Parts: sequence; structure tokens; C-alpha cells
Amino acid sequence: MSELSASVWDLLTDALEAYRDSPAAAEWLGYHMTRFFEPLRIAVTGPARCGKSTVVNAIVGEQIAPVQAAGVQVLTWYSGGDEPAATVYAADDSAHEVPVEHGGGRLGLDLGRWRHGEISRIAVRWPAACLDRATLIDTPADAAAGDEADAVVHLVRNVDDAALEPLYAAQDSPVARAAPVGTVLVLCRADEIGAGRADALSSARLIARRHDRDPRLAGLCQQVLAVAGQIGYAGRTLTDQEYAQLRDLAAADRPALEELLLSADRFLRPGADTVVGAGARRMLLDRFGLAGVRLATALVRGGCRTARSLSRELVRRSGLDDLRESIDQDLIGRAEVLKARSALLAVERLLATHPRPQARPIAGRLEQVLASAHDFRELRVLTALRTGRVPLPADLAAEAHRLLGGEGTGVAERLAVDHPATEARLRAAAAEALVRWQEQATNPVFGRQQRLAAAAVVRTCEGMLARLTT
Ligand SMILES: Nc1nc2c(ncn2[C@@H]2O[C@H](COP(=O)(O)OP(=O)(O)O)[C@@H](O)[C@H]2O)c(=O)[nH]1
Ligand SMILES: [Mg+2]
Repeated sequence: MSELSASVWDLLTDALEAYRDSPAAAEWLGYHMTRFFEPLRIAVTGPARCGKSTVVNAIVGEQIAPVQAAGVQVLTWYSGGDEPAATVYAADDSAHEVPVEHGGGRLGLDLGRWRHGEISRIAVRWPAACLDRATLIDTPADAAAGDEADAVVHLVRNVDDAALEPLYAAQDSPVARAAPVGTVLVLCRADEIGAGRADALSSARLIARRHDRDPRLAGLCQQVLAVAGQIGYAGRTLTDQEYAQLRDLAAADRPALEELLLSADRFLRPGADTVVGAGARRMLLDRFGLAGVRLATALVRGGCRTARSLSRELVRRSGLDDLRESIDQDLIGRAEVLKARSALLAVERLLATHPRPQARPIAGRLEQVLASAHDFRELRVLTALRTGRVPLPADLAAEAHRLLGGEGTGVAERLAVDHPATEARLRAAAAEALVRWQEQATNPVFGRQQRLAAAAVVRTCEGMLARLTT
């Protein structure tokens, strides 16, 4: 357990002691103590029909979340399990197992007698490696991730103030502001950017990159990415049959192919000039969207000669690779810190809703953990460096990145001391780094943000030295 986790755990146990005589408070704390050791919970949020369920499926690589063109949606949790299973939680929180159909990487729920308004949430267990490491929460339209999630993948069609509102709203307390967020902002349905022009995906990527470097987004999210979820999912689950159909489509004359792909209507026209039958065309359109079929045929013509290579290229260009990598690194890779954040938020909430004199020391300790939680600060600075929000000269940026734990959080990795990493060598390297960064922290050519970043590195070096000399 890290130092941070240990102090947060102590805080939870001390809070439990201070609220021992309050069943409601004890239940709240008990719940959060159990949750502290559970896998990270990642909510996928965003407005209606922006492709949340599609993104959940794309991350897992199987169709477990219902993708719908219309209709109401239910809050659904997906976690790992040996066998597919599902539990419906009613409005009174009673739990009811429901039958599941599964096969071919598809999940179907038999909700039988349940009507929409009677269900508060569904918990699905599904055997998939990524669900063992994190629970995914598919949310109804515009639902806030709320207290239940430790991290968020937030989907928006445009990065404007209205779309960012939920991210601002999530920063409404001292703990929420002090602890770095676990949020990845996704510019979704990237294939539709600029009215679905051929280069939509690369335009979307450029737009996302520009926002990623926007200092106003600094405290709101770890990364901004463009993702075409539908293309990513279809690419990841591409079948040999689909590949053959796309190859047959792509074999047509260029003008004929362009004409066919002008609109969905033309593409589906019964007498269209192609060897691929109307039924197969409808299925391709459903799976890939028109932009996806365009991209896939262009890739086949450009040299993707196997289903595998087409699949790989579709997944890469859709932004799904970037999203999965970001989830791994920015969210799951920092699970411990994000869990600590959730627990601190829970204690903060309890103190606000159930104030009492015995709990006053807890409030003080909470503040102390926040202020002294250098892990939180390191993450904020790492993000700022990575996005260029705080620019440092390249060599210093690289060293800061390493010292702050960006390449591994062990002392030897941070100090780049290779074998044999003796105490003496580590101590010498830490002392040297400390002096170098103390200079940077007062470097007169730097602005305030750069000096603050350098000061964070100083604190990291001091921490390492202290641990090495005791
Ligand atoms: N063009 C396009 N359509 C998408 C994409 N992702 C989902 N869709 C479609 O949008 C509709 C809603 O998708 P869904 O994943 O259910 O959205 P949710 O309501 O946010 O969960 C469905 O008809 C999907 O096929 C995408 O990346 N591009
Ligand atoms: Mg949905």
C-alpha cells in the first residue's frame, strides 16, 4: 500500500470510530471501505445517443451494452466474472438475478417482467480481462458520473462550455479540486466531424489535440481524444466475411465506388452497380456507418490485404487504440490515487452532511492528507508537462517527467540509477537532482507555473532523500 493509500485508510478507520454511534454514517463508511479495495470504477458519460454504449463495447471488444438508435437506457455496471450473469436492482435496492443469453461475444438480457421505471440499475458480470481490472459503468443520457465512479470517460460532440459543464460541476468541493481528476474527454462520433468528409478522423484528431493543450482544460481532464466508436468497435470485431465483402466493394472502378458511397441511399439502392448484394450492404452500413465503409474500402485499396491488417488499421484510425491506452495509463495505472480521491470525497461528504464535534480532528486530518499528498501534486504536474500546458526546455521536461514517476515510481527508475542501485549511489543521485531542481525552482526566466512545476520536482527529490537516509 502506498503512503497515500495508508493515510487515507487510517482516515477512514478513524472516521468510523468518530461516527460509531451513527448507523447511517457507519454504513456509508463501511461501503467506502469495501469499495477502497475493489477494482477501479470507470463511468462512460455524455449526452443522449452520442455513442456511450458503443464505446463500452469497443473497450471490451464484445457486444455487451445495448446500442440503440432510440429509447430509454438503464444505468448498467459491467464487471469481471467467471460466467455471464446479471442482477437487476429495483428502486428499493432489492437484488434480482435475471437470465442472460450469451454467445458469440454478445450479451442479451431477459428483463421479462421488469419495466423501465422499476429498475434502478443493472449489474452485469462478464468474463473479459479488462473488466477484471476495472468496472465499466454505462450511464443513461446526461447522467452525472456522481460519487459511484472513480474515473470518467466523458463523451462530447463539441468541446464547448455546455459540453464541459459536467466536468466543471464535478469540481465543486475542496477535495475534488485538490485531487487530480481521472477524466478522459472524448470528442465522440469523430467520423461525423465536418459533415463526414473523407478526412473527418484526422480533422477530429487535430481538434482534440488542440483542446488537449488548452490550459483551460488543465484541471478538468487528463487527456482529450477523438474517437469514432462505431468504426473502432466494427474494426476490432471485423469478420472474415465482412473483410471479403469490403474487398469486393473496393475492387470496383474508382468512379463507381465513389458514386456508390455518396450517400446511404445510394449505397443501399437495390440495383446498385456492385457484386455485393443488397443484404450484405445493409449489414455493412449498420456495422461501420457510411464513413466506416468509405474508410475501410479506401484502406483495402491502399494496401490492407488481410482482415487482420484492415482490423488493426481501422482500430488505430478510429482512435480506439488511443482511448484504450489512455484508460490503461491515465486511469487504471493511477487506480490507487483515484481510489484515494474517491474515499476522501466520501469522508468530505460525511463531514458536511453529519457535522459533529468529535469529527473535527477528522476534518483537520483530511486537509492534511490533501495538502501533503504529494502523489496528487506529482500527477497534476505530470499532466501539465505531458500536454505542454507548462512548457519546460526538452531536457528538463524529460528529467522532470522521470523524477515525478512518469516512467515508473520506484526510486531507481525515477533517478535513472541502474544496477547496482546501492543506497549510496541513489542518495548521491537524489542529492544532485535536488540541487539542480532547487535552482530551477527559482529560475528567473521561468514563469510562475514553471517554477511551481520545478518546486514539485524539488519536493519529490526531498522525499526520496528522506526515505534513503532513514
Ligand atoms: N456515425 C456514428 N454513429 C455512431 C457512433 N457510435 C454510435 N453510433 C450510433 O449512434 C446510435 C446511438 O449509439 P449508442 O452507443 O447506443 O449511444 P448512447 O445512447 O450514448 O449509448 C446508434 O445508432 C449507433 O449505431 C459513431 O462513432 N459514429
Ligand atoms: Mg447507451
